[in-house]
Amino acid sequence: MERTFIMIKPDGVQRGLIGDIISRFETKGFSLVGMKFMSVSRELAEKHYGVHKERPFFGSLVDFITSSPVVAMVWEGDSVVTSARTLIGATNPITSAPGTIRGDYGVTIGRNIIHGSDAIETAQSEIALWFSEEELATWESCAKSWLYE
Ligand code: IDP
Ligand code: MG
Repeated sequence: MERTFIMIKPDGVQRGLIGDIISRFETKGFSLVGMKFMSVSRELAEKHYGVHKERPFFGSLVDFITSSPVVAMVWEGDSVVTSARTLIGATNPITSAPGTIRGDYGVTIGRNIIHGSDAIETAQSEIALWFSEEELATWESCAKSWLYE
């Protein structure tokens, strides 16, 4: 079973999309293994987006992520890293497909509602950055045998 890191960004929280977003992951068939509602420190935001530190939008991205609370989550399931990116949609919401989270709710790249890890290794390092081992619950959904053959 794979795990991925998902974060509802400040715009998703402010716009009242928490319930809808969680529901999409739940109804798809993934299992929640960790979740916290939190303010993000500059240090954490800079580490999380460290790969983009030379990009012109880095400062405004860190300002945005630290501007208002986020929902940090870990979801589990078969191929969840790739599948979550599909549910989320392309980075720029103006071209994200309808039916995806960004395609349904966003209009601009700097306010694209949600983050999802882009690869298995990234997911592992992002989960370790945002969560301690004790904050993650190992459990098995009663629907598992109806989701997987
Ligand atoms: P991703 O979130 O789809 O993985 P990345 O390219 O990793 O996209 O960029 C990280 C985040 O940085 C994006 O989700 C978006 O919020 C922001 N971002 C990316 N490119 C731009 C840009 O050109 N202008 C403003 N913000 C950007
Ligand atoms: Mg990315």
